Amino acid sequence: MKATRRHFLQAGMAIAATPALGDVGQAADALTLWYRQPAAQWTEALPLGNGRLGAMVFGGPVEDRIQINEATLWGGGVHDYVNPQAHERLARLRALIFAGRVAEAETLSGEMMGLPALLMPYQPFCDLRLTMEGVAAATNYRRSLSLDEAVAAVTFDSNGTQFRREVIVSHPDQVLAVRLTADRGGKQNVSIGLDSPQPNAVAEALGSNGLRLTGQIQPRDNPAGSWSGSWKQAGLRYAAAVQVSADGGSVTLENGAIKVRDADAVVILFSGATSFRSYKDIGGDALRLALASLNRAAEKSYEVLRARHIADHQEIFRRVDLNLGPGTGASYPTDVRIAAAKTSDDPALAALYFQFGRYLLIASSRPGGQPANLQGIWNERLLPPWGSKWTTNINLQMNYWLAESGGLWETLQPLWDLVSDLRETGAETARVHYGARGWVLHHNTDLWRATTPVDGAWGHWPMGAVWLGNQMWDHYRFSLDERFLRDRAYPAMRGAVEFVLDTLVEAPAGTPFAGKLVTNPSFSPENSYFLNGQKASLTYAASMDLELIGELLDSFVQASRKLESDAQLRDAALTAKNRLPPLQIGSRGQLQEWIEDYPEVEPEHRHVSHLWALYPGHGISPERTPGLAAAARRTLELRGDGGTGWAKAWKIALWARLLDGDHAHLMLRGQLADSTLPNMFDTHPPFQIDGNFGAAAAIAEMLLQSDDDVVSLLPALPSAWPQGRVRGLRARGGLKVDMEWAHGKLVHAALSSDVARKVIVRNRGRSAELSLSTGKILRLDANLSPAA
Ligand code: FUC
Repeated sequence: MKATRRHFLQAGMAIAATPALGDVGQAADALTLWYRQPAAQWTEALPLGNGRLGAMVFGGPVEDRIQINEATLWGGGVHDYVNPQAHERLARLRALIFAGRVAEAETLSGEMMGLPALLMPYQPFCDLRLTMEGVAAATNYRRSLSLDEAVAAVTFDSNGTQFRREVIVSHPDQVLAVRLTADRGGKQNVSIGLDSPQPNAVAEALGSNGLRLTGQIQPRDNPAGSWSGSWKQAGLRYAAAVQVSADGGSVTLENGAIKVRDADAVVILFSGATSFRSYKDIGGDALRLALASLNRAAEKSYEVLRARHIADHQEIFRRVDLNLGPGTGASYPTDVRIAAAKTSDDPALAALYFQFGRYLLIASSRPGGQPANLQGIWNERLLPPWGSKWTTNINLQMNYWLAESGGLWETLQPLWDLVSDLRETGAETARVHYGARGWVLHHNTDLWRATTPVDGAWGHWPMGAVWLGNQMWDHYRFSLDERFLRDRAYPAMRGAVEFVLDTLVEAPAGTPFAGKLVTNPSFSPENSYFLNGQKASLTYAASMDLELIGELLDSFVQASRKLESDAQLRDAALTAKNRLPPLQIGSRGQLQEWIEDYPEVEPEHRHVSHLWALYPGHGISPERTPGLAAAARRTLELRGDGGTGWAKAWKIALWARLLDGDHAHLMLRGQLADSTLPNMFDTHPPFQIDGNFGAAAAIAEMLLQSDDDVVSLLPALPSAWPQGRVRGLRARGGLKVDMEWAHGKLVHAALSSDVARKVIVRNRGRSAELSLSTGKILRLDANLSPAA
């Protein structure tokens, strides 16, 4: 770390030394995004968040904008999307699909959509504006985001004074706080305002040193193609409150803005809330909630708020430490490094990207809140891309892959809470649309917990609950958390199994798998195929369905045995499992995307749904199913290395599971060079956060893979990362893993487990069966032998 930057970074050593590997500390610089200019656009601003409040800091020295979100501020209102006319059309829909009359089926599917057939968009909240008076041309400008402290800072010199501005969004104190300081007294002259892009928001004075902004979501007609529905009634109420205090000088209210004059230092506290209580109740008192957290926070000094915020963040963030070897290095601004990624490899940038993913998940998903949506919690637009909702045919699930290996289990809580809600609305949709037990989820949901098909024929994909059921089982496999299994995972899995058993149908005579159990309607997100020269989306038994259902039935059988419950349903699950058609290998040696070897409409389509079983599923692996793994590899080759940000992220993980670290790394370079914005947000394009989370999870997958009994160390280590170390990665079976490697080879590792157990450890063809006792660290040498 260069001494010149030391004063920006009060953290000192970011990472505590690990007992297993000696000092693997990284300088705090390696965990900082920094820039030499303010953000000119939103995708250059720096994100902060506490899972509920999100902030994007632009950092202009004279005029600063802090764009703010609240995770429960959405369009629309309490709403039930079920379509009572869907079920009576189901038999006909199935018959048309089996008969190959897919165009007619897709027209009919239009009559079976949710009401309405478009979901509601996530909304921007408000903007805190700072105007510095008497600040002329700024020099020595620097804007930064410390991932280790979750503090955004701006420093610059003006007229011989060095100014510093920092911003935090605190989880423990539920406020955003801005602190303005300078190296000389009496220099803070600043005007502070609050406004909102919401049409009827009203800003008013709050006491003698504050502002409040209140309003209610107004009815709106949204254009077709915005992937956002329209609504006719006013919706959620919202309220923001600001309080300003200054050391020295004066604070007054003038023309709707707060004026600070000649102060030594300033603290601005912001809090905000909506009237959201649950997807069924929006009768909360937003203003009372906003004022309550503002007043509680105002009792603490900024130093105390800051210290509590950093301690809270670091308790989670510091669980994992990653070093992938030297890169271009932190001596260059982050945007320069991202631009340079097109031409040169920067392993330290990959490590920063991994930690940025972890940072973003902590900032956008905390217990009691909403799960991270397509943009986490950051959105400045009334009509954000795809409504900034939760897309559940890959994107929402991808958001949480990193939570497992990255040791961020509390961030999963909002996802499990969402599932609890969706089990309620999804049971209604299962009953009304399919005449089925259990619960169903189609390809999107919103704050109102839609579970019906929406958007178009491709929305007729009833597999969302099945995927989430698998993801919950996987969390159990990582955590071995018996209570989670019993209370949360198992009921969700059971409901998904019931839905599956009630909706699988026998493939009729004349189809290739007549007599087998298949899904219908079915869709392979989000590719289409040619059937007799016609473009078609809907189908029966898409490969992804068979993979999702096969694994869910298997894990349900295991879970129900373990919990000694539902013996009958278990038998039915076993019987159904054995009647599913097998996965097929197609004429090009590829894993078939559909039950028949149809030509794809887009051979290089961004989705790789049929590779689900390779990752994040477990049904395909080079070791256990070499034939299918080879076919999956061929599929990846045929699909190519392009795609949206999230598509690349998924493919990195898939190449890692194929144990091809160099190909995974090649694609990671593509992610950094072509799908990463200056503020390190993933771009679809446009900005979509799933790629951040997915690619970070994929980096972990390159370094560590696991199933219930086997853990593979450095299974897909690319030659570009010959040396490195990692501390605190999580593996299935309650394992925590530290590793250090050099010259491309493991030097040593340390494993610990939350429960006493046996584990098979693998590395480069070596394999060792080892016993772990609770709370003890097992150190291994390069040969996987216990080390002294
Ligand atoms: C799915 C993807 C798109 C995008 C959207 C939010 O429809 O196919 O690429 O990610 O979700």
